[in-house]
Amino acid sequence: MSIELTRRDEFAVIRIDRAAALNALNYEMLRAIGRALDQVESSDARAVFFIGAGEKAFCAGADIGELLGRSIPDEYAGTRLGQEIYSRIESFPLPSVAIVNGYALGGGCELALACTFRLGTAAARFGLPEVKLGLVPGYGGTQRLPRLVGMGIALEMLMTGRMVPAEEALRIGLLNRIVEGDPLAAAIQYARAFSGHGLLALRLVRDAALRGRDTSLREGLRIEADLTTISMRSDDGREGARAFLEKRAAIFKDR
Ligand code: DAK
Repeated sequence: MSIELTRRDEFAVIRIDRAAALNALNYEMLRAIGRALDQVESSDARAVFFIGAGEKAFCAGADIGELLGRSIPDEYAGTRLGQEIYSRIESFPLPSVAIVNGYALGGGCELALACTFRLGTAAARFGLPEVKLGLVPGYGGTQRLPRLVGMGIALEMLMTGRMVPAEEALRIGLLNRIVEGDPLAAAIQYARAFSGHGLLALRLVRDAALRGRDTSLREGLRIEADLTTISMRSDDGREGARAFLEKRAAIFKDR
């Protein structure tokens, strides 16, 4: 099995399990990630983690062997498949955390970019080396990387294809945190900082930030007003205010 879905406490864990090829993703694995997301969506998980099998890689990118000998319509369909899966992760009902335990290259780096948060071990290495293959990143890298780290650094990474080590990734905002010890245990501890909040508020606040990022301040403020209003009218919004006034812990129902 090359995509494995398991559960650790209240969290779903999607493991890319193809260590012999540094967890390179072929199209069937992309589709399997989609199926795993279907299962996670209908579960009671509070967040979804992505991690790579083995000690060496999170994911070394698209399976290079699969990129040859395909027709243009097939290439286009392949790119759209990856983009759609990654966009689904970005706007998924649950927060997502990439646990980058080694190389995150090409499509692997793009997977991490689509997640809400990125944690890295000291071995984490990020890169978009497609240009070295005469290619353009096809799963969102040219779009999400500049939005995350700024255009200057993104263009440097995109046009040199160089790998960015963990400390630098932390400094430029590509990593949220460098973790030590068991990366999954560290991710659980990290995610507990938000996993007790209502999923509706988490989703709305993330969507306000992400949708606002792609528009003007004026339009972004309108999006914020819409989503704030939804949160205020939600059961969780009412419960949060009531619990505060009654000096007790809120009991959220994610709606
Ligand atoms: N695909 C397939 N196999 C890979 C792979 C990959 N991306 N990366 C590594 N492997 C395989 C190696 O071939 C090797 O297999 P065996 O020879 O043992 O059978 C095994 O994993 C171990 O790799 P190495 O022997 O190379 O290990 P090293 O420690 O020496 O080097 C490395 C590690 C990460 C520096 C090196 O493996 C490497 O440079 N890998 C390639 C990284 C890369 O270029 N990734 C970006 C892939 S391009 C599009 C769709 C998508 C995209 C573009 C267009 N369309 C549909 C139009 C995006 C493309 C990409 O992601």
